[in-house]
Amino acid sequence: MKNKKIFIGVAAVAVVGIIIAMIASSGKDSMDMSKMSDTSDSASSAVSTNMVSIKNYMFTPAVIKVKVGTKVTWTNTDAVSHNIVADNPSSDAPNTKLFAKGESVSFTFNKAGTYTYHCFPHPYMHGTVEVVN
Ligand SMILES: [Cu+2]
Repeated sequence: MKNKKIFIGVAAVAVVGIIIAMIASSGKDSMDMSKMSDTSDSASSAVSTNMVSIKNYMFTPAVIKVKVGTKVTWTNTDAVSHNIVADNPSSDAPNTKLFAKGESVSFTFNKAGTYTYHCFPHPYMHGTVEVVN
């Protein structure tokens, strides 16, 4: 009788322990996965191109990579006008006029760096140009 009570107690502790271990390991797995996807995003999401299209209030590709001296062209396919405005204004970064559907603007990046930009009327539109030597 006493042994049976002890056995149930031990079994209950073991079950709780297993559940805690499962929760802990699943949490660790999901953390590792998010860490892995973050790493692959920053490593591989930049597209080597100098052409960006704007469609449905999005820059596509959103992250591009070019060499110093490259002229980047943005083409608007939306019905509304957009522009290209650097998040950190400088003479090395774009700040274009608004351009309408079917129109394009260009900017030549002459200095290496990572240039994040947005659209002035739609600040939720984000893009990045990585300029490398
Ligand atoms: Cu816009």
